[in-house]
Amino acid sequence: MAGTFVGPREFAARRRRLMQALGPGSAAVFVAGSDSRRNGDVDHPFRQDSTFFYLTGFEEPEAVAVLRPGAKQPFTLLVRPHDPVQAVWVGPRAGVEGACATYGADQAFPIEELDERLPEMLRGVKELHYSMGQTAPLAQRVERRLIEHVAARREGAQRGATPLETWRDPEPLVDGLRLLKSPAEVKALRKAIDVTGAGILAAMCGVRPGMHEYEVQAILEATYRSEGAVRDGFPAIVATGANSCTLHYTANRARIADGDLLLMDTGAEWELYSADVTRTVPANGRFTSAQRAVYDVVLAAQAAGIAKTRPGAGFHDVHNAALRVLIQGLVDLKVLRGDIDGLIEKEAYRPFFVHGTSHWLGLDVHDAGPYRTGGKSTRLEPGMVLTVEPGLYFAPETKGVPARLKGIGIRIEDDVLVTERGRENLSEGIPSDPDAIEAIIGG
Ligand SMILES: [Mn+2]
Repeated sequence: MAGTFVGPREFAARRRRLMQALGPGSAAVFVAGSDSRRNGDVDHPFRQDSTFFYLTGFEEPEAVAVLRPGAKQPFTLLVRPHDPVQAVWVGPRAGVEGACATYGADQAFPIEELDERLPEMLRGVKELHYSMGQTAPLAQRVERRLIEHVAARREGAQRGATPLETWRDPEPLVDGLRLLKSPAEVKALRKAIDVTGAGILAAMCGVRPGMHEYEVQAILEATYRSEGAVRDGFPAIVATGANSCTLHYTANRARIADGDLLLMDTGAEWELYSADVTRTVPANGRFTSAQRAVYDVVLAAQAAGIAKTRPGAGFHDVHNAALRVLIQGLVDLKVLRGDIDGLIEKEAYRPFFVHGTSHWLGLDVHDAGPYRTGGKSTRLEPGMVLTVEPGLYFAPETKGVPARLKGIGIRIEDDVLVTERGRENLSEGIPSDPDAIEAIIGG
């Protein structure tokens, strides 16, 4: 919780902002993440649910937060209590005391008291905000308890109990807040991106034909750890040769051949904020002429997308700008024939470019926030952070690919902050210029 950039005051400000939006007479209930079993009695490493973390800064599983705007104690945490036996095995918990002292809860209870405490806190509340349909056992217990509470109030209505007037999903509201990054959040993202840059640079310096994809992954991860990032934001994609045409390839077990391109799509996590950067490099330090021709198209498409990124532009304008350059490139590479508008309309590019150019970036690598608002492309505003990541993929089995392009998959991805005056490419310092990449790997 004692983050370098995002501190207790910011978490409190987020809760205040949400409670202002909810208004008096309402309550919102949020459930933390749960432990999940990997195998035998071994769990996956726990990482907090992003929305729960956004509102509380609390990083332990099995907790519930209740926000009640206007109440005497507006912020309640239910947490796993401190347990001396448990502490010996897995370390201490914040407990009920820590929930108040460290995390700023106005009151806190052991999670075991959930069934009694929830209806107590919801008495008289007219608007209830809770996301239905969550699958973790604790969330299902919360949902059941809420439904029982609402049912009891309906039954009691004749005898004068206040019935609940509204049940709403708080997610769109919180997602709207998460979409606009504060200066502290931008600092955390910047740090995550800088650490990622150090890793990618180390990987470029260390890669040699004959190594395995997972060895390059190890260079990335070792650098992130030594730079102080305790986790990756998502499993690294390290894909050699035709594996680069598999968009979310994470097996990372193949051997890197001489002449292969190596695609690295990776991001360190800093205070739970994730970077997301992709670089595609020749493993032996020299692009072939075919690889370089495709690379130049993707790089130009990315530049066009980044140039479009500014306040007032639509989220999809970035994609459309990049797409036009990709399609012109596909024509120049003799993969497609025809005029650009016709090829866009027919979606003739889809065998070679199937994904979107951008997504929001933040606590989640594909971060919260709508891409369309009121049927229209979301307008970019200062403080939004998005990736710009066009690619071209010529999978060996795709029809209509000239032989010299088969097996080439290239994506170039940067993380871009929308600013008052335009944009700042936060990952600009990580080399993507093909000559610079050749100099680094060859040098
Ligand atoms: Mn991405």
